[in-house]
Amino acid sequence: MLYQELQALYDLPLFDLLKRSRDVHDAHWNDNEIQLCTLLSIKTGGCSEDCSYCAQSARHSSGLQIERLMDKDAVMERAKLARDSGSTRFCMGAAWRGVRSGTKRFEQVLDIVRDVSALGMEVCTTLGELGPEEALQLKEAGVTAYNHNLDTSREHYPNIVTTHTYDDRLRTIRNAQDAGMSVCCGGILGLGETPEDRLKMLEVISEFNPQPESVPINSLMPMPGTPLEEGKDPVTVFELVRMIAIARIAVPKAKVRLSAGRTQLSEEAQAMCFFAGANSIFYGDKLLTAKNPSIQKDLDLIKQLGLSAKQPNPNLNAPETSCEKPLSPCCS
Ligand code: SAM
Ligand code: DTB
Ligand code: SF4
Repeated sequence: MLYQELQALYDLPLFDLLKRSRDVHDAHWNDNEIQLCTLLSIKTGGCSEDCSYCAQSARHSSGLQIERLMDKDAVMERAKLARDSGSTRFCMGAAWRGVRSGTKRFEQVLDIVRDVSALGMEVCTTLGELGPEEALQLKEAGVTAYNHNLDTSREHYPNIVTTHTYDDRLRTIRNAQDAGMSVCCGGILGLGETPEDRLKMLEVISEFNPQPESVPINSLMPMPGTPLEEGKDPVTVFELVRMIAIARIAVPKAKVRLSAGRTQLSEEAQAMCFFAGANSIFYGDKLLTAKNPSIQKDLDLIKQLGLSAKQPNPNLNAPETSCEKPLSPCCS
């Protein structure tokens, strides 16, 4: 979707925007379902990158306990618990710059993915940078979606991260798509960006070919010891709702995931986000390192709103690439 179109949506009175996003939502998602996704940090902290929001960067003093790659049995135990608590998607995150084919740790991850994918949940991984070969190997092992966020606009990105570039991010996304994985790509609100930056990020994301399968919208959780520990201007609920509504319209077939930061949101605010078009959440009391609402709280909220938890879909296929639209900059 073009920047001007996104800007026009952004400029609408909130209720007019909500009416538009709700119509788009109903046209594509006639089910009142919320997807429940469980996150697990399979390798925590000690990351070489300098993302200024992240507690896992070795360049900040967050005091986070570094943990080596978990062994397969421990991951399987957590994955089974996730499935038994109603999650239909299991997302494994690792604090790495990226992975390389042929290394012991990547072989270990592939081995974990093979077993987790037999449990009947969608399997998402977020391991940092991927080349074409690594992407193919993950796809073959059973990964259904690869999470790699753009986080903000191209212009604001260097203010947030200096150890890799926006183009590096786009290249990994291209590699994941070329390998046949669905892509999960979104961002963080509250990094000191302008509304223009947020819309520019959504412009890039909505122009992916194919569009991402899911779009996580995180609100900054200020982590002690990081450059953003004091937070920037906090994002208001209405700004968050606006971005969710615009994401729903710009990427109509994607799951729009109300992601990090829900502990700071009231139930009423979350309800508004669901009305605006969010239809997925991270579920379980921990994200990667930060807190998330409890399972019981989320189940109660879903029930109170007359929504229901999405049922398993182990046969998720990546959307077909059609090259009618202009390719994202990383395709050239
Ligand atoms: N290392 C991989 C990478 O950078 O893609 C995967 C893990 S990284 C923690 C995944 C995403 O979590 C980031 O892109 C960012 O959107 C989100 N995230 C990390 N720390 C956050 C924080 N303090 N508040 C909100 N979102 C955060
Ligand atoms: C995403 O967009 N948000 C998740 C997931 N993808 C990997 C991670 C949120 C991390 C929040 C901070 C933490 O737990 O350290
Ligand atoms: Fe490392 Fe990912 Fe955190 Fe950046 S966001 S420091 S790449 S774990």
